[in-house]
Amino acid sequence: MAERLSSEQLMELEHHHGAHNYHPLPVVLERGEGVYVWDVEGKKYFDFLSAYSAVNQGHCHPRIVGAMVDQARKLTLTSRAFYNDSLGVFEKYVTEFFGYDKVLPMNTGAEAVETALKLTRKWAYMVKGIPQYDAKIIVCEGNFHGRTTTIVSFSDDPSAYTDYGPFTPGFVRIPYNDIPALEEALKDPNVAGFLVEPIQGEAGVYVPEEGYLKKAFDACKASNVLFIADEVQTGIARTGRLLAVNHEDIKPDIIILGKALGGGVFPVSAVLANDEIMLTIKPGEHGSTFGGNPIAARVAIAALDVVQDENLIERAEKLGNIFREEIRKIDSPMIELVRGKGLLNAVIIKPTNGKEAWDVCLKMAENGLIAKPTHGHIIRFAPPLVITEGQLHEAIEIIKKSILEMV
Ligand code: IF1
Repeated sequence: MAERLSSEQLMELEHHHGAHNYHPLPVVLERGEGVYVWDVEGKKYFDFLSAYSAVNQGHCHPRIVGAMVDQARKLTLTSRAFYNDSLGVFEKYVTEFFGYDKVLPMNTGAEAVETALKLTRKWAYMVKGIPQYDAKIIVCEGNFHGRTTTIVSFSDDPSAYTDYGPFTPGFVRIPYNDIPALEEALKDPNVAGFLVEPIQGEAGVYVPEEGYLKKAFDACKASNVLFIADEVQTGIARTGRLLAVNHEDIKPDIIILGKALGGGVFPVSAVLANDEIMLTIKPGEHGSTFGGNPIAARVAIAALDVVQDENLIERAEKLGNIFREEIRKIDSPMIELVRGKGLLNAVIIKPTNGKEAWDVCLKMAENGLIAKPTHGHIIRFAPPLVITEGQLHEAIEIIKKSILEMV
């Protein structure tokens, strides 16, 4: 029997042999099931991060793991040099599920974002007629779309872009949730697209004002500019709708999916668009070794089946309202603001008596719930959408107890 290593030993292994590109909470996880995870000492936690909304269907969902294992025993990877018996089935299922002509399958969210950027530029030159290489794409301050050098080129977060230059040109950054700024930027005839998160996740679950997405969409359509929704984090039922854009009456030209499309077990991402945009990319002009592989195809079908069969959209909407209502009742000077939609929420922590968000997260971990601060003073709370109302109330008690123990 291999020697069992303790949390301390495992953290030391990572510190010694792994790059130091993260600063995790000192919790070493060994097992996950539904809303729960266990550390190597057997301590049980509510998972209130869900791998940043990649585990919407709950840890190790039997149907999704089953789909992965069954396919893995048959055929794992063909590359796109040949057809396989799963990709077309997935493509039909996902395009009908979301209502678009076509899908381009990739693996990570960043690859899907890059794919959307390349499609937008192709469309600019081949369809809109923007002079070659003058195409511009509008993005928002506070954005997070991944970590490739092109994506961080349009980030305004120094920790994301510092020392990664020279940067990819062709991006215009405007304030989020600001229609006049968008209208001003759209006056440039060389603008091809507007890339936006319907709710800014990493920025701290920044929910724009009601109607912002619709006004932005209409402004883009009036200027023949593509509206590109990055739903990698907000999509797949997380905010109480299938897509966060469904909170308003719009149909983006391009939808970017990732994370929970793979049901928390396999990297699956995808870009959805209609033919006028999608067919600008011809054979051999874009792709990826694992993009659209048979396991990803079968896993994604199971992941979306679970969203439907377990009513995760309605559950996220209902339980999210309960969550925000209950957390707002906590009588503590540390709670400055609670905001979010569905089960994507954040609490803005007011540092008090030298205690801040990180300390709250350490205390919650001690009490059996894991979450992590984003941008210092904001704690994101995003449990798997399979959480029951009873479990939610138990978790809220832990959050309340932890915060009240802080001061
Ligand atoms: C990490 C943040 C969240 C995303 C949106 C694209 C991507 C992401 C809206 C890229 C990824 C992840 C990355 C992950 C932590 C997490 C994250 F803290 F980094 F910013 F969720 F807010 N669009 N977000 O949120 O998808 O390539 O990662 O599959 O880098 O540690 P990816």
